[in-house]
Amino acid sequence: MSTKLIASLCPYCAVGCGLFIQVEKGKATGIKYMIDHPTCVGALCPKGNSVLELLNNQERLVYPLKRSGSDFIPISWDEALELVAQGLARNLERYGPKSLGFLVSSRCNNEENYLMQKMARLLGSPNVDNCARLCHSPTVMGLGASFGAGAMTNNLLDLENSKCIFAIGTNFTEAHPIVSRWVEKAKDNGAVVIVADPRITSTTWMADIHLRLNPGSDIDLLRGMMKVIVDEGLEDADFISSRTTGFQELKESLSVFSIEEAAEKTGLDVAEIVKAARVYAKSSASALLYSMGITQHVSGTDNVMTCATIALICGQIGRPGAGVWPMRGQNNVQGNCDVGGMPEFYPGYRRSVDPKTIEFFRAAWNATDLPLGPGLTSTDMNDAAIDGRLKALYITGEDPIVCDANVNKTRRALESLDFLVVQEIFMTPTAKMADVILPAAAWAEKSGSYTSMERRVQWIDRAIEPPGEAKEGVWIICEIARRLGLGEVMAYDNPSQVLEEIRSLVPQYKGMSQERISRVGGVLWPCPDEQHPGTEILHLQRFSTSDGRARIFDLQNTPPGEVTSPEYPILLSTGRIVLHYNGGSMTMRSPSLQERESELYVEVNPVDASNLKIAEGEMVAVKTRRGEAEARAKISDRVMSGMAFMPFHYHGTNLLTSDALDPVSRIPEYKMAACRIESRR
Ligand SMILES: Nc1nc2c(c(=O)[nH]1)N[C@H]1C(S)=C(S)[C@@H](COP(=O)(O)OP(=O)(O)OC[C@H]3O[C@@H](n4cnc5c(=O)[nH]c(N)nc54)[C@H](O)[C@@H]3O)O[C@H]1N2
Ligand SMILES: Nc1nc2c(c(=O)[nH]1)N[C@H]1C(S)=C(S)[C@@H](COP(=O)(O)OP(=O)(O)OC[C@H]3O[C@@H](n4cnc5c(=O)[nH]c(N)nc54)[C@H](O)[C@@H]3O)O[C@H]1N2
Ligand code: SF4
Ligand SMILES: [Mo]
Repeated sequence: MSTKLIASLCPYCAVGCGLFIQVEKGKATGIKYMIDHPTCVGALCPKGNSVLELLNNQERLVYPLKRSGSDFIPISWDEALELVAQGLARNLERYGPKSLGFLVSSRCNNEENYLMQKMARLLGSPNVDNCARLCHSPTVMGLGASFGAGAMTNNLLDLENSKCIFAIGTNFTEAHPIVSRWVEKAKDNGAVVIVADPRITSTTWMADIHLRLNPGSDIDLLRGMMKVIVDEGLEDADFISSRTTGFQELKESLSVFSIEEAAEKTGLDVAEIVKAARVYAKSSASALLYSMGITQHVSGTDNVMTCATIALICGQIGRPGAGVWPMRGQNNVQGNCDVGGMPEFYPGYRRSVDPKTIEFFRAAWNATDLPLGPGLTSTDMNDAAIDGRLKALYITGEDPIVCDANVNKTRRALESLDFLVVQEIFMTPTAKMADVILPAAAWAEKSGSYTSMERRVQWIDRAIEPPGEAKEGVWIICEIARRLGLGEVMAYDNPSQVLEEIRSLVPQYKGMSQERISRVGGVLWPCPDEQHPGTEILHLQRFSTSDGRARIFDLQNTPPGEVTSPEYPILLSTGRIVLHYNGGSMTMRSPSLQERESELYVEVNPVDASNLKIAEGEMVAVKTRRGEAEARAKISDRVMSGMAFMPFHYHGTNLLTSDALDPVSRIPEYKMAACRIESRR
């Protein structure tokens, strides 16, 4: 009997861990650890360890489906593709190309995403977006403005070389568990770990200094630290003068700011701020890690730029162990942004508002016309659907009915559409609203490349056939494009041909032949030619801005979109737990994960619980201005008094969250909503 081991990747988070899938008689029968993978070194977290439960899952979508009243009936691929083409063409004709929207999936590979945005733009629609809108759009905008590139500056292994790790608004031990091993290694080498988080988490347990700041006060904390740094002369004057602009303005504005003011706004002691500032500025190599605690605010982009600024004034960037690590979310969210899955950018971060970009892609794609951006973000598509500007939406591998903020509004938006198609591997709450559902091949059932958070591009080959009639995205998109008259410009026999086109248009990927990125560990972008080894550390000599200098920004905190009131006295924050993943379509179908954490809960501080007469384990109602959800109370001092926390993986949490947006990146403020908690007894 022949048993094969096929090299693959974990399909969950952007750490990009490698693993082998064991295949016997065409079936996935086991996984094996990939000990020579540079990032994971053979380790996987509980989600990575459970992936077989997905491939062999009985609930996979296996036929195309069309709506029939409140139910669905199986149809042939031919009929499904025809219906999708008609649904898009009908609205294109009646309302024009801007009435079409496309959500491309950061769970899908680069080749699928590249083709989807290409089809959208060839149809004339500028409205292409992905889930980066909901997590790291402030990074793309903010680090783009500060450094000229919105990506992780160093690789993950390099954390081992850091002497100070400053983690602000990231709970990496739960959200990116394999990163913990590199932080542990740094600690073993003497690094000091500082964690800024309003909650106690398994990440704060690793900290030497836990800055338990008030939610939404990060700019005040960072300004307080910068005040200490400048007052004590701890800034890196050489780095500032040779590699940055803007320091003078910052210095002047800090001269009228006090550490006491920072302490008051953050709720921290002056001494804690001073200590953290000294450790970060003085260490020989400091890493700044951040994630959703920084980005998911109405000040998300300003928060990111202020993180960049503290790194710049201390010269803690562009060296081994020193840099800024945005902890990206989905397995291919970096790649999706790289290949043009955002309304602001065509592939390779060519700005969609620049007529030169349009000219470039008209020639490259042999197109008569292409839309000038920026197009609608996913968050703005909801408003556009409600007020009738957006008529048809094609969603690939996203679950906005669970994951958007204020999902009652998203539901209204999807109900307002003339046509909704969802391409999925499972029947999600979003798929249930579709007119047509297309069953997709999952990661191990198709070939293609994925780009992890460290810019590591890795190609995997199909390990097994998709179940039933499920098909890979490249085939599905090409078939729809053909039916819409784009057959000549969108004809691809396989994903390898698409990779070749990506390499020809995305400069960062130019040297990435399929053969090179198929080797264990792939290649890190930018990789300008086939001899180039790839780039582990960005910005070594110059930044990616037009003049090579980074920008120092002087930014002040802005108030949150929503504050507590007598009616809604508790601040609700939301986020992740290690066992579940985003909307839960996959982890809740994995018995080994689901049985360990199976229902929605809300963490309440003991003082608040006693005032509200809430007992441990009872079901409570959580209410905000937008909705109401039931959850089991967990009484815990992991949240401070006046604050509550809910994981968002279970349906219910996002009935409550606020859809106030950051004006720059259009990300919703998932981390701040005013709520009321009521006992049901
Ligand atoms: N297990 C698991 N892993 C995942 C995911 C998952 O769903 N489950 N999702 C993936 C995705 S898409 C993403 S984007 C990443 C996100 O990964 P993370 O950003 O690490 O996850 P979160 O839990 O959303 O938020 C991180 C921390 O921010 C803190 N925080 C909240 N408000 C503030 C604030 O105002 N200031 C500061 N300093 N901190 C604050 C929270 O208490 C929380 O501990 O995880 C990825 N990995
Ligand atoms: N309250 C609250 N809400 C949040 C957040 C928060 O912190 N708090 N975080 C936000 C963040 S950072 C993010 S990224 C979003 C995530 O929002 P989404 O991207 O909508 O979440 P997922 O559940 O990961 O959805 C991906 C879908 O892709 C499907 N899928 C998996 N593989 C494939 C494939 O190969 N092909 C196809 N076609 N489909 C596939 C899965 O079944 C799943 O339904 O949630 C956001 N929502
Ligand atoms: S850390 Fe992320 S990529 Fe690695 S096994 Fe866990 S979920 Fe998968
Ligand atoms: Mo995310």
